[in-house]
Amino acid sequence: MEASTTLALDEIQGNLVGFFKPFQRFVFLRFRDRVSAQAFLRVINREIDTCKDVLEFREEFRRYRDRGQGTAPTSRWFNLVLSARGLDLLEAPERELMEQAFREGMRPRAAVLGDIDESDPAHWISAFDADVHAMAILGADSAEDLERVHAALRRHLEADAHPVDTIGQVDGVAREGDNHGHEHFGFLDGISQPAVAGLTENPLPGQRVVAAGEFILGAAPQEGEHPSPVTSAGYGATPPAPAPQIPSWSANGSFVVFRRLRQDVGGFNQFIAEQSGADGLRPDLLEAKLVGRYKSGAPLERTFDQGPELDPQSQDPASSDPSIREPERINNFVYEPDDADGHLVPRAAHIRKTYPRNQNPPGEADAERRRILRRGITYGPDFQPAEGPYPNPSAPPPNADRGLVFVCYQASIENQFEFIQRQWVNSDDFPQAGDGRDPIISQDQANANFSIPPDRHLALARWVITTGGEYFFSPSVSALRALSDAPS
Ligand code: N7H
Repeated sequence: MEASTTLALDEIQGNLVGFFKPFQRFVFLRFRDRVSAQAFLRVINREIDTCKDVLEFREEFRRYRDRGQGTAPTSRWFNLVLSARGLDLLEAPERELMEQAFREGMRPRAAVLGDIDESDPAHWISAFDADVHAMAILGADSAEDLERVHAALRRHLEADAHPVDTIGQVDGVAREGDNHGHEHFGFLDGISQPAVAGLTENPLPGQRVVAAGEFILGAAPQEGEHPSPVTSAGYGATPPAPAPQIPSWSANGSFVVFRRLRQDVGGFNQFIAEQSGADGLRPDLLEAKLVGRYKSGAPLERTFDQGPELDPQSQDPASSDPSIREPERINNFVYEPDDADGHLVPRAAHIRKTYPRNQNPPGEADAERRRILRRGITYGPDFQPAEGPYPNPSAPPPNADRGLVFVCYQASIENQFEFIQRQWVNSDDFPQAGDGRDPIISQDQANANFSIPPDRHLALARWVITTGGEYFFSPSVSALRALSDAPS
């Protein structure tokens, strides 16, 4: 198939550019048979909101903000994505061409992803007990509006002509007040995303533009080599794999990773309190060393602006210099050459593991081909200090189940999400031998090492527990139509 250079924004489902709504619901569906599934898809197709819809709404919102008066416009969003089992039931043509990770689904990939012990699928929430065929993604500005979107969906699900079963749901809700934009450990999230060629109009300082083909099937991919597979001989030791074949109907689609990640906030706080005392680092500096940013979002790398040596007693620079959170500085940094040794941002810190920028290995070209579009949202109530660490992370008290609904879009789950998780996050030796694991999301990490140069080596605990997940495909609007019309 010819790679396309202009994007069909009215074809691509809208959450790829991000609903970014404070109320979101993920509804897991099971079809009964092919005929009723096709009938359901035929009617639901009219409800799909596309990238064009979302971008037009953003423009309207911008005009409202510039006017500085009137009532804020609101919107309600709906998308539908399908799992491999859903595509099997629909008998989607050429689906055997889709990559293996997607075809298997997330549960059988547990060993590959490190979902063991408390994160083992045996402990996942019941929505994932049976095969999920589809996931509806709902977004709204208020809880009431979200219910309205769900009521509209329910009418279609319950229609006699095409009943579809709901087997579970996960509700995402953004935190409020001073916690607005912050995830449950307390860090500002959603700062760094790739700009997408043809989609992002004005990239921010430090934001790299990545070809749309890295996220949208059938669009032109990033120029240059395909990512080199990592072997025991290291990076680039074997020739790159050829570009994969894809089903013709999958153009303008994207693969979606969904993971419900529980966060043991009390356990995290306890670790910081104990370890910072033992290491003589201020607690906020230790937190920043684990993530690569302070809780305010201030990037540890930009503390270099204040001099090459970081005082172990230095505070979050945002408290004395708020401009570090301005667009010119907050994401405008690289790791080499000034911080090649990780004396500011440890090489295993969360944001450095998951996007190494210009660090070598892997080198800029490879780093840009592993990017993902993160579209997640927090879930669950705020942590109350009296709660303390989870006594049992597999079964926390019902009012203490909180975390991140991690959602990301990419052109290849194997080359992007899974690669990041397997080869970088879960590796003790990426980028250099002994750097240790990503302290936030490495899953199989009882007593795993995390190195803070020059000479601190911390034994990590696990604070993020996988409690459910699946791989999905977000078909274009016309692909959904084609799937609903295809004869047996
Ligand atoms: Fe992460 N956290 O609060 O510590 N993440 N993440 N993540 N994450 C980022 O730059 C967090 C998770 C990425 O471009 C920030 O937007 C938590 C998974 C990537 O420099 C913070 C969880 C994966 C980036 C967190 C979690 C990633 C990133 C800084 C789970 C993929 C961008 C804010 C509960 C495998 C890096 C920002 C860049 C940033 C946190 C999950 C990947 C604060 C708590 C599963 C690519």
